[in-house]
Amino acid sequence: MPVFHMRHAKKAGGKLTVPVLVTADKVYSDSTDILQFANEFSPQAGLYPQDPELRKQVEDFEELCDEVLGNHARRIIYSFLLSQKREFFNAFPPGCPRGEVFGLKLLFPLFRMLVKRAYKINTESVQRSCVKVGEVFEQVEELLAKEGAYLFGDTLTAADIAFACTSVPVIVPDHYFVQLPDLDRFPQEAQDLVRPFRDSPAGHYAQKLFREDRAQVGSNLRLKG
Ligand SMILES: N[C@@H](CCC(=O)N[C@@H](CS)C(=O)NCC(=O)O)C(=O)O
Repeated sequence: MPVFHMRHAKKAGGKLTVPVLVTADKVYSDSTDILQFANEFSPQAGLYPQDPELRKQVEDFEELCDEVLGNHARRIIYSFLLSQKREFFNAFPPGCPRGEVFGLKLLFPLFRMLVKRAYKINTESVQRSCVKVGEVFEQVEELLAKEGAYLFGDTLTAADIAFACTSVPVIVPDHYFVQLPDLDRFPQEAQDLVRPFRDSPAGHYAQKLFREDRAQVGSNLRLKG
């Protein structure tokens, strides 16, 4: 659960964020490093193109998702989930440690205050985040208009994975590795924020990545408590 994740990340040898990947030789504490490791481990998967120019484009786009899309999308979802305690807790999988769920429920007012402060959440900042997310979505749509079934050509790359994962808060995909709360049960104001992203061509593309591509590689992935 949020907050408690810091202890787990640290204990695994990482920093304060997740994901953390622990291998026999090294600990990777940033998703970019994890993708680069996965590429070296399994180059045939083609996460990064061979062509240096194309590879740079994929790396830049992955960075954009990581640094811009992820943060703004999280601010948007937090802006309403923090005032919807029940929906907030429904957004986490049933396998989460019960002690952490209990602890966070108890500390929720403090957590809400800290997250609001950390993400600088207010009406203007949320509007700004919607614009930022919209700009990345537009970029995705321009890339999709080019040749190839994926963002950068005919194969799934790190750019597609980064886009799908960092857009989750504003897409609320139907086919995720855990059952996310039903968007219809969110307050109208929250639905109005999320639906334009979810229903856009870029949003449909992210949904498709989870529904079809993730299903192929992730069918035996399970979240460990
Ligand atoms: N640049 C980092 C960002 C990771 C990140 O922000 N992860 C979120 C969860 S998706 C997190 O741990 N947030 C809690 C925090 O920042 O303490 C990466 O790509 O791994």
